[in-house]
Amino acid sequence: MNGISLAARLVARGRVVAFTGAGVSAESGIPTFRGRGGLWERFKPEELATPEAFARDPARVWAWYKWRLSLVLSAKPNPAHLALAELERMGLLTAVITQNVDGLHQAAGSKRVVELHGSLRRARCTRCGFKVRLSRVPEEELPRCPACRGLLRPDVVWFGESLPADAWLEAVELASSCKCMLVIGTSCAVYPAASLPLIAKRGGAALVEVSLEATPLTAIADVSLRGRAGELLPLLVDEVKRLISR
Ligand code: BJW
Ligand code: ZN
Repeated sequence: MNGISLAARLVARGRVVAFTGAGVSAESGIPTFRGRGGLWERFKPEELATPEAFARDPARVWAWYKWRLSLVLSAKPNPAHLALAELERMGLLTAVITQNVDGLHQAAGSKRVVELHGSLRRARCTRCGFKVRLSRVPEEELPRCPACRGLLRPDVVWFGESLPADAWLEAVELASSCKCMLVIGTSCAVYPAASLPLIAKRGGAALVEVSLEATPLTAIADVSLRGRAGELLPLLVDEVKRLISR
């Protein structure tokens, strides 16, 4: 039996949770972080994605986030996002837990989306905590809080920062109680997010990995589908439909 058929059998049993990373949005034109063409080839994480970098040079950090927000605001969900939304509508997928900050799962129609690393589409006041929705790229070099004029920052999780507690607790609960976790387009390199598939496995779930290349998870995955998520996930959904219509 090929990988898609095996994966489809696991998905057709229901109680599936998807855990996604940058690779799921690559085909929407959003760059990944690691690997060929990834953001970390051209930019240093410690100069852009840490609270220390923001304290040192907020204008530089904002310039980078404004560029990324402009990409996200003009991006469209791809067939991988749409396939996950369809699995949710079919009643087989409980939720998407995502490390992505682009909002493309919601744009594709996914209803239950747990964002572990925040959102590029929001800023947060460094003084009063007020959150601002960014439906366009801010014009100011240093965007200010409408409530208190404090300095705004992107509402994302930088290295060394804790994940939002409510999102993390919900993700752990979902991982512990699912029957199958689809791990899609993530290098599984960043913790604590990368521990979710391990939590799922420990709880007895099957792991299905969908990625262009092997990751630290490959060794313990029950099925590894190698290729583009935007091509493989629609094939998986078709195969699941075939199985449940029999
Ligand atoms: C495709 C594809 C296609 C491509 N189809 N597939 C243990 C040891 C050492 C350090 C640590 C440790 N535990 C924790 C840490 C520290 C750190 C960490 O994990 N570091 C590691 C790098 C080692 N973690 C943290 O700091 C976290 N916080 C924390 O631990 O808090 C507790 C604490 C508090 C105080 C002190 C110490 C600890 C926070 C992590 C925040 C991560 N933030 C970022 C940036 C978000 C904002 C922004 O977007 O700018 O999140 S980093 C970046 O990596 C981003 C991503 O969400 C995250 C994961 O990346 P992802 O999604 O996996 O993408 P890639 O690019 O890595 O992989 C893409 C994959 O897709 C590849 O495999 C491709 O092959 C594949 N692919 N095209 C299918 N078409
Ligand atoms: Zn404020």
